[in-house]
Amino acid sequence: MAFKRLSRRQFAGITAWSVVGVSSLSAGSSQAAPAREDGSPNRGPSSSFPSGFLWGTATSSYQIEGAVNEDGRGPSIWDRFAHTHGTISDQSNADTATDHYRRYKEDVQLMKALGAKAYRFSIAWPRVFSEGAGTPNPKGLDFYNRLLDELSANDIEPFATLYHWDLPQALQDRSGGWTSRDTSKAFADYAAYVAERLSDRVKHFFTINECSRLVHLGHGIGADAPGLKLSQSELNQVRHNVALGHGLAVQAVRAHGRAGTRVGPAENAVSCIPAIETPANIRAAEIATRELNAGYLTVMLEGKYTDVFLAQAGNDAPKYTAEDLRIISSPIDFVGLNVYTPDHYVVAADNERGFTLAPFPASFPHMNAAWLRPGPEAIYWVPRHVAKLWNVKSIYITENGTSGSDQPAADGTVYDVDRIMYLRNYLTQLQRATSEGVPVLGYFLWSLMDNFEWSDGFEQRFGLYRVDFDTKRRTPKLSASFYRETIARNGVA
Ligand code: PNW
Repeated sequence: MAFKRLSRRQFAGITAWSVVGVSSLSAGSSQAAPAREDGSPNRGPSSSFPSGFLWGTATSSYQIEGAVNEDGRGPSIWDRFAHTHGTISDQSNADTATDHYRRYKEDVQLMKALGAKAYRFSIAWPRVFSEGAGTPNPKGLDFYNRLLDELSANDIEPFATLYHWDLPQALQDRSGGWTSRDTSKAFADYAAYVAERLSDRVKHFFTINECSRLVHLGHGIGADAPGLKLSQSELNQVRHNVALGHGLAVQAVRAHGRAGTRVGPAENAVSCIPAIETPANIRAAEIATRELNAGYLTVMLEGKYTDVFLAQAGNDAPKYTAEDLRIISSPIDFVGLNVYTPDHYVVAADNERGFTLAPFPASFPHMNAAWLRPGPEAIYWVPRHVAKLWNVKSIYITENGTSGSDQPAADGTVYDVDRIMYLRNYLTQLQRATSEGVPVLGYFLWSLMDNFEWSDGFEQRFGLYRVDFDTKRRTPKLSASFYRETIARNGVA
């Protein structure tokens, strides 16, 4: 097929893949080891990840699939939002996106060419229930059956996200979407249906991608679908309903999935980094992590809102029952963490909270996206805090990556050395975490290919593969070579 021609030529042109096996150097020597026979530097035992560490890539349905009117799919809040004037910076929408709906076989080959053994994708709720609830649409689910069979034929393990923001528009219209607990319940019914039918092949489900972003950007500042700007009390209720939806979905997957099906959230926890790694600052960063994630990971893992959270919310606190909290904190099998950037550098302080959040100096650098400040240590501290605070035993990095300007050079190649710099530093910090026993089991790079970056339209490219959005042609960037090398040696290349 076309990709095979392309991959050999392109990959070989980009870099000579040095065939380096998984390094299994014997531990115990503290001396620097000599360079290896193939000339690559030998970083010694500390540069590799635990054996069995899972390497993958991640995408989401609305960002890549296109085919929004195909096979009975109903409209989602993102279709409506993107088609509303002034919402998307380049006035685009994801009606065709990367055309993954038709090109999924080619895309599985892109993963295979990287040597990736896992793939995190999301299921479009409006494909499965065009009206959000009621009569299912088997043709919609069939797409995921085809995708799963293709992944399985290529020895790639599927990790499915049940909700990556494409709420059926019918639920928004009928009951106000996440402002109503009817949506939390509809989400559980959809989760049950999917788990029943796909858990023969999907062993890992993520409930909701990034509760915090869908709450704040979607319902607080209106920058994401459904574009609402709610009051503080309404926003707190949305946050609670979303957490409740997570808990109900955990229970639904347990009740309807095959034995051994695993389930957990995929959250972009507010990341709190000790500004200087002293014991006092580390402790302060832990306290900040617990407080600043009170409505999300903290309530999911502790089954209660923190006192500080409730005191701050005052009369605007969400309305809930003790049963809600029990559901929200249903036991999970792992925590998925999307880690892009340090949200806060933390300094211990002798104040009521016990910490100060350092303001970011104007001179702090950022990647192509203005929000994406590189702080590789975030991917060390976030899983470490989560493991320590809540005794979590299994963690996946469900997203990490960066956008770049990604202009092809004269020879046609995208030499995205900024992305490689970013990834190398983050993966070095992730390896620091695993080498210290932080239980991170796998890593999903965002993203397999350029895609529709929400309100940034097609202006922010996050892919290892460049997508020409006119022809939909996929071309590996230099970072695809970097990632393939890293996977092959199970260590940072
Ligand atoms: C994630 N931040 O969003 C989403 O899960 C993806 O769908 C998205 O494409 C990707 O990251 C890249 O943006 C985030 O401001 C967006 O910290 C913004 C932030 C974090 C995550």
